[in-house]
Amino acid sequence: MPLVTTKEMFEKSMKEGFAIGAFNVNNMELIQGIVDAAAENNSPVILQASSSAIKYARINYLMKMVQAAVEEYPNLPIAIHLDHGPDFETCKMCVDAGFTSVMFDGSKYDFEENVRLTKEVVDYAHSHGVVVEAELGKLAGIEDDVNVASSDAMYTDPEQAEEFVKRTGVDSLAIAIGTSHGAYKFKGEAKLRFDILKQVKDRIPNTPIVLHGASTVIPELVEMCNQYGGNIPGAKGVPDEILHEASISGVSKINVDTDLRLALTGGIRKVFVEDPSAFDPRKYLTPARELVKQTVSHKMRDVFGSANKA
Ligand code: PGH
Ligand code: CA
Ligand code: ZN
Repeated sequence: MPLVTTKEMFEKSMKEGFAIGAFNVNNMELIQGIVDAAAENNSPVILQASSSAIKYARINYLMKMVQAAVEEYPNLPIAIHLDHGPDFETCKMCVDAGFTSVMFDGSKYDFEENVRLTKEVVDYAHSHGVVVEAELGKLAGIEDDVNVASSDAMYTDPEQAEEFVKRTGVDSLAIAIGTSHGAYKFKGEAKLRFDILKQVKDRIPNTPIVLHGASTVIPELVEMCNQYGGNIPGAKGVPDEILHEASISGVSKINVDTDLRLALTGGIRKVFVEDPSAFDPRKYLTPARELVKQTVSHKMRDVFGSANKA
């Protein structure tokens, strides 16, 4: 099958109570590790790139690598999504380049402006058969160009969520229920506001819900980075049990970037320390790619429940 939008996979996720992983990509090894895991688990998958990831990889390279994945695994539903689109122009560029889904992140604007700008993107994307994710509420943390102080973070208001979806016609909605971008999500105990998720789902039961900032910050990967010369102290993410609960409680899309960065970096660091004479990129990228695959596979199979849902 060609690249798909997220429409059908989200419908299935809402009907059957599982979540689909959306994995951030910016190079070949990440893409291959992710789609190899999806194929092995017979799982639908969303590949996503932020605007800075697109700048890094260059949009043509990115699209052609994604196309290669589609050709390699013709039976797998694969969507390519713009993550945190900052403005109409970036969303339009991605629609025009063949993305099947775009996010417009207007969460930094006030409600009315967010509605107005999201609607513009929705009108353009829908006229080209592309679906749109928007965001309401603010997540703390840093990711690429998005940087929000934790004091500015704001939970999503369920009543506003209903009005927002009605007025924009957006296809899916990212909500803020306590997650944050990056490797430092919680100082104390990890906790999400499942009560807010439930209120949102009660009001907009047919709108797929998206969880950003949802990496586990897998302790083994952090340890691996630190053991082999890294310095990432006190990192903490969303535990698997909480993500599993979210997956069966109405969250349809779970965004993962940090865990992949840790996997790739940990894999590379290990080779560099164990074999200082290594200087063939294939020598350190092969195990790093394998670690990305194992990380994604674990999430699909043991946490999100998307295995065998392709
Ligand atoms: C994310 C990823 N991408 O849009 O929300 O979040 O930093 O938790 O991987 P993490
Ligand atoms: Ca945001
Ligand atoms: Zn995000």
